[in-house]
Amino acid sequence: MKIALVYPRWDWIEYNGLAEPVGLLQLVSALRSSGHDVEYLDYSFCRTIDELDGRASGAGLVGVAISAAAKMSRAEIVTNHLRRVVPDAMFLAGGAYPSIFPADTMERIPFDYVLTGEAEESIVELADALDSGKDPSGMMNLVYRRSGKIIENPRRPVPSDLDSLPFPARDVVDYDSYMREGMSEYGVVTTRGCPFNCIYCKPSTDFIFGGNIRYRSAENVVEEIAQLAELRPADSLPVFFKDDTITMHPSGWFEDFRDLLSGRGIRLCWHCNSRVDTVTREKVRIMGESGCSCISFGVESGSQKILDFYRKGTTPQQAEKAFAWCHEFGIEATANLMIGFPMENEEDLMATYQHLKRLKPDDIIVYLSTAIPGRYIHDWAKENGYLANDTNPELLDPARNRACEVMNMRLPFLSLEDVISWKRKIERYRSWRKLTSYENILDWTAELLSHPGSAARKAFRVIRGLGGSGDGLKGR
Ligand code: B12
Ligand code: SF4
Repeated sequence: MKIALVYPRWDWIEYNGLAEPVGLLQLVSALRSSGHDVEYLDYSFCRTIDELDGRASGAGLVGVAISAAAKMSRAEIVTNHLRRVVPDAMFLAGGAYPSIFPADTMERIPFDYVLTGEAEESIVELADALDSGKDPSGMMNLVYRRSGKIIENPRRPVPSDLDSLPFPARDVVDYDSYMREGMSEYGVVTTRGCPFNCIYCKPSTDFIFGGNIRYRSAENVVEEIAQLAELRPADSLPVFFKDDTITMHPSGWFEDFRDLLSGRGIRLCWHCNSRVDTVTREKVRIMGESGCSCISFGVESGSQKILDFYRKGTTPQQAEKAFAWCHEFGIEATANLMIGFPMENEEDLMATYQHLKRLKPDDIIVYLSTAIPGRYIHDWAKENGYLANDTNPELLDPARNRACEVMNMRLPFLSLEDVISWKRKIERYRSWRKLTSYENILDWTAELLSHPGSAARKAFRVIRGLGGSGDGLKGR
């Protein structure tokens, strides 16, 4: 049976940057290696919605990936379109959103099935069943309709051995278009799950990965990177580790990783997200030796009171140490902040601003606190009367809210204008730091000599940033 796997990012602005869907690509590999004929349909670069119709035709099963509520509208348009192209196919949804809200997914878009959680095993089981005409309704992780009712089957345990999972099928990705449109790094995932409990994030990811963390071995990750390096050769391969907290790996893992990469002659330039309480001086040093050029830390706030409300489990002092180690070993350290939590007041925001001056981040990204369904913060905001807008799906994308300076929560101690004004003040500080950093001045002078036009454009962007929000010299 022919299976079409669909990434429905059609006509959509990705405020946080473009990225290939690594999980969906692992499903392409899983189906291929069990002998199925798979067609991968990525709508990211289609000018018209019918561009991929020819490749969809003949499919018996169409699987659509949906990551977030903000993306449901795209999934709906693409799924309804494909229903007309392949009217006899069965339609399946999976990914983060259907794993958290399977019934809502099926009510909003008429899918025949949802598969919840990690799906390398279950999608093959479903395809095999449909292929051989068997009724799949007994399958674990399956959500289906029976007599108009939505039935959710129990979930299977998540796979314990991540090394046994197939690598993402990167050969089907139109990387040239991704790079042309602004993607700068290849995505790799070395762990699944996160053991922490931040209220603006959990429990959503537990519905996909369970509440614990599982690790791939350094050997397995390097093997995947070696294949990527063969497909996309580069002097120094740019990689973004999409793990929730890659620094949960012990220092020894990074040592092995560094040595295995150098043994195979692979040079990486990588960046990752992390928590300030999961790094040590030693770990940061070894990460740098393996090609880590930047760590984005979830600093969130300089106020311990707000960190406690967020159930972050970190302290401003831990952040100071983590940033100092990065500065010591020449790794760029980005501070991700989240301001505009309902319990926040002027004093907390001032504490955050002062904290930044001690951290001296190489970059700062200021998000506005967002209550996304499926996360503790959403229930909390609803129960306490702080949810201002629960109907506009566009307000569920924190990256968009940051860019458009809008929020979906009501604030008792601050106005939206106050929060925006602090956001811009912090962004001016960011621009000023970039403008005055020694490395940036050197880079910019070299560029002024070789490419005066682009150096002038960068200077303009930074100067504009000093007057409000904007990009800096090295903004990513
Ligand atoms: C990288 C990332 C991004 C990247 C790019 C997405 C991409 N193409 O990779 C960017 C930065 C653009 C992004 C944007 C957003 N993201 Co994001 N993102 C992630 C992140 C960190 C990693 C994704 C990943 O690769 N995971 C690893 C792979 C192995 O898992 P997976 O993709 O879920 O795939 C498995 C299963 O879900 C399933 N599956 C996947 N697809 C399909 C399809 C079918 C048919 C089936 C059956 C199964 C299936 O099988 C896969 C293999 O087991 C996750 C958090 C996380 N740890 O997953 C958040 C996450 C997915 N993002 C989230 C959100 C909310 C957003 C944003 C709204 C804003 C934001 N950043 O907060 C926007 C939304 C726009 C959008 N793209 O949908 C939430 C979604 C949860 C939710 N619905 O509440 C997550 C879970 C983060 C969180 N902690 O809550 N994101
Ligand atoms: S925000 Fe990060 S550390 Fe906190 S629960 Fe989510 S993934 Fe884990």
